[in-house]
Amino acid sequence: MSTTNFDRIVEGDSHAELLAHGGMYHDLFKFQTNAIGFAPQASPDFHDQAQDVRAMDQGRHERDQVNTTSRQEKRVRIVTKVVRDTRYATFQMAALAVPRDERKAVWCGQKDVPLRRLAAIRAAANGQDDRQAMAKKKALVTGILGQDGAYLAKRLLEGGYEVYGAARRSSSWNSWRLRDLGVEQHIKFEYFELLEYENMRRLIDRLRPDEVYNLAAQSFVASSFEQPLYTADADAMGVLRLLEVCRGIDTGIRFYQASSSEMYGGVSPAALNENTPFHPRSPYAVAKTFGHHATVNYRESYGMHASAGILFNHESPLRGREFVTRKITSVLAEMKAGAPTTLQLGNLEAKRDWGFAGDYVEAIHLMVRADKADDYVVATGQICSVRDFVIAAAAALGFELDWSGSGVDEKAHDRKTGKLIVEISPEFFRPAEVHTLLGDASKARRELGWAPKVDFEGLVTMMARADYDRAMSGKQLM
Ligand code: NDP
Ligand code: GDR
Repeated sequence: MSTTNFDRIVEGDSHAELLAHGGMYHDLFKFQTNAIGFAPQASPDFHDQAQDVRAMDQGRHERDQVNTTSRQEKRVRIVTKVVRDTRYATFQMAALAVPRDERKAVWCGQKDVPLRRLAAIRAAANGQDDRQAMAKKKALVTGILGQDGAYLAKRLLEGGYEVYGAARRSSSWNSWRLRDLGVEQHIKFEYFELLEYENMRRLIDRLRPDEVYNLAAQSFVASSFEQPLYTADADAMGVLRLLEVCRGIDTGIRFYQASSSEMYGGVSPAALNENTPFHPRSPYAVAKTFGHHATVNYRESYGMHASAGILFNHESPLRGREFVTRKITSVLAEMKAGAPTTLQLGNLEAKRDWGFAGDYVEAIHLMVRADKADDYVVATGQICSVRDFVIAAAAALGFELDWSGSGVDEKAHDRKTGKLIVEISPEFFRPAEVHTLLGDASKARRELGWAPKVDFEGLVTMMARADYDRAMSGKQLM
């Protein structure tokens, strides 16, 4: 669709042409607004009127027993109104997309609105000023090599962002998730370490990002019992360092903190929301609770647009293999592909509200783009046990489990082959377990318009299939 066609509408045609093209104008208008995902403020009865024009074009008004003259008049009136609304809406869009001194020419139809500029309108519609809307937004994503980093990077790139990926230096570059999503080559990588204040300060001073997403963390709860000091330094002090750097450089930087449902501690079976008190039960959760409060504090003290997403467990084929869901699907897939192994697990009765990471990064982005910063629970509202997950994944891979024994002696064999599939290993129990976590995301639903798209069954099947395909391709599972 060329802008030249669309500009014909801006310029306006003779009534005769309007009569001939009423329907087309409406289609063009719809196309243009859909293409940029932005609904300009046409008059409320715009769509009804356009429908009327269509109906007339199709001769359906013949039955109205209106005489030809009044029908023609009505038609001209409606089409004129449609075009006036369209002109106004187009001008609104153009006004947001072009610099002030060029607007007159656009309004007079002497200048095209380049389509690439229209992408900036979405940002403008979210309340940014013209200068910001014109520029491509810069996002700095810490933890870019992790599961959420990959999905978020994809989403931001699709939204036209310049994405800076902050990753710590390692002897082996580990970007398989970004490769898997086909986005690695579009990311500008920067070395970043949560423990190094000066490293962060220099980086943010140089980049001057519009948005900072702090996803980096020592994220494995079990490891936090082994490395509590490191976990606190990275997951608690790391957040404070980053907030302090942003505050010092530009309090206008929008900040997102990856808070966690672990902060609740699983002491209540009720659905948890933003008002539920925290009761952290691991060094990881203690550190995350500090990071969460620090984020709220910087918002309240310095007026920063700092939001914290209290995300419940979210999984995907890109989840690390140490987490229980991916451990289950990857080991079962390897067994299905013939590997001589068994699935060793800890507490099968732990219950979680498991969602899909691809859905959850959408909530993260909505929080950062919202007019007002706040805290939001992100969850599905559906709870299942580790045992439920094992059964569902096994079924997806064609195993039928026969359970026997109890406690650490519990086992599951495949009914058809008699093969041992699951056994319990005390190694995977935790010093303090979080028994149950169910989220109530009604605030996110209400205020951000967010809702998960993938349910538990969809998630398990997606992960099991992805791991089976990987195992059958002979590649080593990451
Ligand atoms: P991952 O473990 O997949 O990713 C975390 C990333 O942080 C990794 O890329 C890791 O780098 C990086 N990182 C760790 N330590 C440091 C450090 N000292 N300096 C710089 N980078 C570091 O986690 P997820 O993607 O699953 O989660 C993203 C965030 O969301 C985390 O903060 C997590 O705690 C939080 N969260 C996650 C939930 C979930 O269910 N996934 C739920 C609630 C919160 P490297 O690749 O080198 O190890
Ligand atoms: P969690 O995720 O601790 O909830 O933290 P994980 O998948 O590690 O554990 C979930 C539950 O499963 C039980 N479990 C096992 N866990 C693992 N890893 N391995 C096992 O063999 C096993 N057997 C049973 C655990 O005891 C636990 O109850 C995740 C992380 O992504 C955090 O970063 C995030 O903040 C929270 O989710 C919300």
